[in-house]
Amino acid sequence: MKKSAKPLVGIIMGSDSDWPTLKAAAEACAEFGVPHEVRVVSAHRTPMDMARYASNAQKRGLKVIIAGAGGAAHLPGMVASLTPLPVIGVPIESKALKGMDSLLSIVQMPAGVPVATVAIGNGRNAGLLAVKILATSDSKLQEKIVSFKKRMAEESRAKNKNLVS
Ligand code: RP5
Repeated sequence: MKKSAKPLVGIIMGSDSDWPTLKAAAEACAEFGVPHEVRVVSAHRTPMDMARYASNAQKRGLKVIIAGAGGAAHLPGMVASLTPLPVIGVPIESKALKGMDSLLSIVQMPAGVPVATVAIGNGRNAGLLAVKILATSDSKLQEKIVSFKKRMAEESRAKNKNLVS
């Protein structure tokens, strides 16, 4: 992936404390050579920055937004309300409620404003989903995904072959 390439995926989070989870999304993008950017924009602490980011995302050339937040996790839904781009929500595992609060805040969107929500703490799946969305209009990327899936199947068979009786 070229450093200078224009980002196609925007990875945003409510706090830098979310980065250990969202890092896996950035790594998945990097693994497939998908240019991405990373920002902290909070729905509560910096709402105007969040609104500006979401409103400008499409004209800046982004194609997908991954938004992670924890607790009263309004960021993915608010961003989805302000952009025509697909938004993938990542519920962060919170201390008090183990991320159930984050999950329910993100997944229960009203009809008309979808957020594709991954499992609590699963930044990697968010990154992979973003890559898959981009691959629908990029045949080279599609080929990389097909190879990735083959490798995953082979690794799984190799790991589990001794368990078959
Ligand atoms: C949310 O509050 C963030 O997404 C984060 O998961 C949570 C806690 O933030 P910090 O207090 O760690 O900054 O807005």
